[in-house]
Amino acid sequence: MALILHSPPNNKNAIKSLIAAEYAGVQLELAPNFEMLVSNRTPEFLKMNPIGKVPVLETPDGPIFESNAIARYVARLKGDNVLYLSTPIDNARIEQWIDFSSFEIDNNVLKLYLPRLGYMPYHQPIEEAANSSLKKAFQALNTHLASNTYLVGHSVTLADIITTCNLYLGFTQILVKSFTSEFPHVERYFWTLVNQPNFRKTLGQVKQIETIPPIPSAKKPSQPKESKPKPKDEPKKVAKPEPEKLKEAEEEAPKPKPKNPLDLLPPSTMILDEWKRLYSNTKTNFREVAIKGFWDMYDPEGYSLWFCDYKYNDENTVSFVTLNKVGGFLQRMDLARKYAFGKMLVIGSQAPFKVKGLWLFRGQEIPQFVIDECYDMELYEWTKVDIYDENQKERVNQMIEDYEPFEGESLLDAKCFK
Ligand SMILES: N[C@@H](CCC(=O)N[C@@H](CS)C(=O)NCC(=O)O)C(=O)O
Repeated sequence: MALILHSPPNNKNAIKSLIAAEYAGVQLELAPNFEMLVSNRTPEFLKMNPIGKVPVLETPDGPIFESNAIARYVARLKGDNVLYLSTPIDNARIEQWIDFSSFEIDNNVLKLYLPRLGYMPYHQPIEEAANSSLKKAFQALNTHLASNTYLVGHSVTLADIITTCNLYLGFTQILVKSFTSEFPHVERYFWTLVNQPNFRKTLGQVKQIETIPPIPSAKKPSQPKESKPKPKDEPKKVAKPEPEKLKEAEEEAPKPKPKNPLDLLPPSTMILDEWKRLYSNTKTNFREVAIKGFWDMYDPEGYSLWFCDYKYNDENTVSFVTLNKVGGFLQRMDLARKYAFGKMLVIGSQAPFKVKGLWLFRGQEIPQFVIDECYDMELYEWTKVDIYDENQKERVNQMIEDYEPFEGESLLDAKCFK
């Protein structure tokens, strides 16, 4: 039977245990029709958590409050501890990062976020102090993640779930690109984690906030009435300091999805799926069959080819971290599957490894929606292939073919996006 989690959906603390439950194979359900500041003010709720905060988990042995404690309980419930590791030191490090992200990240994100929403008084010096503490924490995390894919060990642990949920509030509500771009490893980590299937089931597609919410005093002149306290008989409307309230409002009126501009291009003689099939099905004589077939099909008006070159190759010091980075990129390119084909090579027999790739895109430019949605794009230098230059054409062939040695070096791996 499923355990019941009392919380509105998308609450930044409740998502910790919902994601942990996906990994641990525990059945967890949100209490139906939960209403913030109504459901958590009832005598039944206050018996479970006397300070009336969410989330609360109802278990056969009684309720648990505090989201980290709930997530730990869920992670350990089945006894196989998939979200923990086997040694005391590794498990201590898992707890270390859980505490670090709760005190150093979540705490400071809340100090930046709540005053701007008007749920705490706004004081500039407090904001500045929180901002500088948060930067210090991000810097520490960034340095750790430069040579680690996950916080502890080589797989997702509870530390990654709780840290990512804490980052989630930041990335979606207050930390714009100009803040996070100083910490490329934190960005890579965050986007990789939120795109894991077990995270996506709970979070859906995550988008970074584009503008910082204005400070309340700046809102006042243009919206004097809204800054007044709401009447007492409307508790639900004042009640939600939560991002989910904003999301609910956005979701109420779904707009028709605009057509992808690439679908409006003049038809092409090249059928991308035919090329992908030829690539996948050619097992021998690759040059004569697949490469020749590619150029026979290639439509230079309907498609363009691009080389990409990772800008930070000197940071690729650990082979599996480099491979995971490229794997994450290909996962995030999922949104372009209808319009793209790609090959990514991880080059070299020892660190630092070079990452280079070849992409085929519908149209003459790199599609704007890919640039907007896939954060990895800016980590690469992009150069359009001149197919009339024989050297460039040969480089394309070698990349499609996983030719070795590539530019004089062996390949650590070659990944295909198709
Ligand atoms: N440390 C607690 C924080 C819980 C918390 O602050 N919950 C907020 C929503 S995120 C809440 O219930 N606010 C409503 C209230 O204070 O009545 C946890 O991690 O569970």
